[in-house]
Amino acid sequence: MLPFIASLIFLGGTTKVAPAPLDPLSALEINAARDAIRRSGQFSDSVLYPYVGLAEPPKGAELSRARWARVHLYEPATNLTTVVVLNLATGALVSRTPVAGGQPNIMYRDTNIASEVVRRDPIWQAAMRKRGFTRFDDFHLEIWAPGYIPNVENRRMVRVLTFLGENSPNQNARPIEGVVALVDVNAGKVVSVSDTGVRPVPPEIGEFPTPTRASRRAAESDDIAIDGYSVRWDRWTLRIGFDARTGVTLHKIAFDGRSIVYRASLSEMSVPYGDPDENWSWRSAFDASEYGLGICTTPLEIGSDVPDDTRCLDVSVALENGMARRIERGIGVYERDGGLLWRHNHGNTGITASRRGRELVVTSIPTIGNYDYQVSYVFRQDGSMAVETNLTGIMLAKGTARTAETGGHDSAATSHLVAPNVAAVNHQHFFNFRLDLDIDGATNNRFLQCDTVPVPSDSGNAFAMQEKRFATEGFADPNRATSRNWRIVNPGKPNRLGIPVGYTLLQGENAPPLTGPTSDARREAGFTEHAVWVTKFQPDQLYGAGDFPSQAENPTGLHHYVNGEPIDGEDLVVWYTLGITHIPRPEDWPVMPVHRASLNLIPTGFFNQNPVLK
Ligand SMILES: [Cu+2]
Repeated sequence: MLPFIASLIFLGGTTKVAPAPLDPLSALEINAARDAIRRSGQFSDSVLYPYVGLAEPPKGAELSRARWARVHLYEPATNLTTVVVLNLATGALVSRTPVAGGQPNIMYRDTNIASEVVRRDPIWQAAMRKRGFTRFDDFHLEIWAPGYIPNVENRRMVRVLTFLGENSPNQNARPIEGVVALVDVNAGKVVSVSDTGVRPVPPEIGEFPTPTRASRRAAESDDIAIDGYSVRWDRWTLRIGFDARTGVTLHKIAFDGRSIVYRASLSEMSVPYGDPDENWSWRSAFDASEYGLGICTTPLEIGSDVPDDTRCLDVSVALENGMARRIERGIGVYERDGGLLWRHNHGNTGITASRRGRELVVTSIPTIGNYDYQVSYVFRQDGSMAVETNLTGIMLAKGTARTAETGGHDSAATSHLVAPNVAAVNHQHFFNFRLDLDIDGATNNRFLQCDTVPVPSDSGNAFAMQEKRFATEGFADPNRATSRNWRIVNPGKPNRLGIPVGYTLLQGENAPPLTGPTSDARREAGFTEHAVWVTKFQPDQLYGAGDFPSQAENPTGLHHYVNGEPIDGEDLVVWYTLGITHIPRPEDWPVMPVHRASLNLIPTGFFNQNPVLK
């Protein structure tokens, strides 16, 4: 059975169904992009491909254009990055834009060069000798984007952390605390080695069981209909996309054919560490733009990461030489029990009417070095949806002389003992989600902030909800005193009660940034300053910290995008920053039980009544 005969095309001897406009780039397309770049003759033979992704077609005109790719090209000889957009059908270059500042994401080349020069470096070797090590091959060297360093615009810098046990079952359990090397990758040189003093190396190897179980494909759920990357389940329809930088993207999310979200994705992450030591204070990782949530996506383990009946999709990303690399089982789609949907016990008859709910989950798990992040989109039968983040993996720790807490943590309690001679550092995880909502058939939406306050009168226990309409782009923060939430409505479409149809953004756990107000972490990741941002839709604004935040002299992103543009009745985009403060516990070691945090979008007047009475 061939459902799409008309769109069959013939590629390199194999018959393939032509991709739909918002599908992820296929391996064939990634390789075709590379061929087009090479044929153009405009770049050197040693040019690198830190990012290859879909240049999405214009909103509302998805079928009007051939598939385009967006490619970041990095020339090591000149340290120049160029963003190229090219037409995959013709191979023609559509645009070519040099990047003024900032660095593309970390590549294998950075890791290879940096670990090689550090291993050979006499100062690093002396630091290891000082700690009693005479052989230099059993160290795991971990490469980090460097954080902000003034006056290095023309150099690609990385920092290198050292751990004992290259082949250990837990490469992050035994940090060589005190030693961090700074490397200029293109010069192939160690610029400096910072040694803040010898601390004990944790004695325990921090082993945990691995592997969990063999991956296998089991019987798949019949209730989920997947055609290519298009998904239908219960009354929901959506399209799955995938991006090397941000991981899973979802498109055209609708319920009963009524549009809710045009596009949803993670846009950026920032993970600042709160230790004052000079070897720690720079640590603030942009996991999307510096490492790539798609590039770091790992195959799902059936039966443990996801249930046995999960439908899995393979995805492809580019290697730095531009060739496609396939990630098997990169995305999972499954149904799970959704708990109680609604219930009432009738007092007059004693009879209970109740319904059990089901949920659809679209999930993937990037592993960024020591941390694993499961990002899931959840769809419920009552028309609500959620973004869930599960945080697990191994905490970033330091060796310490402390073996037991003696009247407090360290002097300033910026780290906490999690095992003998192992202290894990306070840190935060900030996820920024970009949600382009188009409520019920219209891009012209309205953004309301809803605060509930006491009615100042002699009316007893009265309290009232007050709506504030956002006329222009802006930002907002939670307010416990008013049970604040936010609503996005279609002002041109009332329900049967005259209320404009809409969705409420209902937050859960959320922490503000806790690094100092003038800290580098906050200057670089401006999106962490507020929980909610609203901007007018701009096709080139996709990332909360801007296009190239790494090493950027002048960080951009949401604090620049919010610029006074009118948004009322316009096509607007909501950005949500979810902050988690992680104060390490012994139970988080050696591998951390999942910490869950989420954001909900619930229908508010979108339906005329409870939509699941059947
Ligand atoms: Cu954490």
